[in-house]
Amino acid sequence: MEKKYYITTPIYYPSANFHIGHCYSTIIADSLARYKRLDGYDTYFLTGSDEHGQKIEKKAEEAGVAPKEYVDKIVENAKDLWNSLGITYDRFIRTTDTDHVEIVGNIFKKLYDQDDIYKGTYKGLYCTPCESFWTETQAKDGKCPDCGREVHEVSEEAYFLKLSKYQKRLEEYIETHPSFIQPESRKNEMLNNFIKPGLEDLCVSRTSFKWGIPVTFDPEHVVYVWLDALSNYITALGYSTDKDEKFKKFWPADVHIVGKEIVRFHTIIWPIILMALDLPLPEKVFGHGWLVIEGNKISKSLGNYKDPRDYIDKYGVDPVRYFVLREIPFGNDGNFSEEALINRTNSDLANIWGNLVNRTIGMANKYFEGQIENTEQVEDADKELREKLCTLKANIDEKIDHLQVSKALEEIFEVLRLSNKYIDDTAPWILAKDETKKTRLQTVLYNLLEAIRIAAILLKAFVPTSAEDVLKQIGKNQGDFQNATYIENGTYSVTKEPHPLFQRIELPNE
Ligand code: ME8
Repeated sequence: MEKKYYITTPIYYPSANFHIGHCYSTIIADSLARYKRLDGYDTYFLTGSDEHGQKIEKKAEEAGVAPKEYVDKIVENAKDLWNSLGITYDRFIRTTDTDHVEIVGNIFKKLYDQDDIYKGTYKGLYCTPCESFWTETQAKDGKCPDCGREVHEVSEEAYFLKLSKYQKRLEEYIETHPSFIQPESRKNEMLNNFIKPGLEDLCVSRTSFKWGIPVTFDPEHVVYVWLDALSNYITALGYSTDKDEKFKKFWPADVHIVGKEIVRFHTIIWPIILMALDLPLPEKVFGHGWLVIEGNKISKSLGNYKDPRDYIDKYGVDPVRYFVLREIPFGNDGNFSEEALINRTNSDLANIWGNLVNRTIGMANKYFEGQIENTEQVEDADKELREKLCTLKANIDEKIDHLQVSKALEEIFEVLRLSNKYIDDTAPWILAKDETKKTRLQTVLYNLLEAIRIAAILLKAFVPTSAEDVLKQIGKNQGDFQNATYIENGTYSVTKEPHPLFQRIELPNE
């Protein structure tokens, strides 16, 4: 059977102020997509922008331009940022794309025709920045439970989606599919705090503003942004059109990567829409933690915001990618500061990885003019490293399937650290002094090059530019995943002109 992998990021609200925290969902999804692609999966990686809603309409009005003009400009900014981060998406969907608009219109009509959507009157509270409806009990003291800002009362004729009808089915589904919501703690939160207490039908249309997808049969109404936005995961694949090959091939998604604050939408509203459409549910929804600064989310208003491109220009793209991937452990928050970024780059990338590559290539040139082959003078000292190299790929596969990217990187760097220790233990400079130890010295250098090669192949998914650079320097351009294991009888011809992978960065106050 052909192996397929469909992964999505949230589609972002168009913002001129993307910060490094925003990049996390997309960098992690990119790394997972790259990993599966390199591993032979037919992969589809979707990202995009969530452009409708009252919030955008207001911002455009303030800027004195039409909403579409407003978002067009900002979307270019997002694409430029993803470009600088090396994001390899297959499609950047915009909710203003004509195919998306048309399909969402059809989805709404279908749900109405089959009586899963009905017309009523909405009276309640609304948080415009989050585009979220809340009940009196949820919005204590008139504040949005998500962002803490003021909610306001709205009362309007509206369409409703019958969440209540699907509540039991959803509950059962979540309970019988333990890996559907990751991490586990979020699953319990959804079940106990939201689903079990009872789901109220959801208001899925608005009449108080215009910037949205019109309800085809009642154009005074626009479709609620979350119904519009969530549908992107299937509209992007041509669901319900005569060009639905991608939909047939890739749906259901293997994983939706989302920040922890939007797990609720992805594990309650989205599955119910899919159930109503009689479609299979995604395999997994992964709610990741945030990058925070001293416990606070990064934001312009808190004054801790900087354009991620500033860090990329200053330190390079791979240190930025590595930092966010390594620093946010599975499902938890990670701390961001420029100092932490510098420390990570120095300790892991420059000291562990860069040094290993540099020392090894240097010795291969010094002792064997860059030509190394395995003489198979195996000694006890080689055992641990060789064993680790044989199992590393399977180990990382497992971490990736469980979305433990930080852990995967930790394990790869553990092998690199072990390789540095192997140099100290085997002391090649001492072997080099004794003519009778030359064959053993070859084996030692061969083992080191194997460690460097295998680690670099796997690291291509996370820090692609540096990993490819390493493979080039050791003369192994084909970094195929099938070769990510210890090979007994290979040969190496390393570069005569090595260059450092990463410069050690001085801390500003050093
Ligand atoms: O929620 N650390 O869009 P968005 C980590 N349009 N992740 C962060 C973060 C931080 N400091 N700040 C933001 C939306 N994010 C909707 C999605 S999907 C059908 C619709 C993440 O632009 C956040 O958790 O507000 C979310 O996953 C993503 O950035 C986009 O957020």
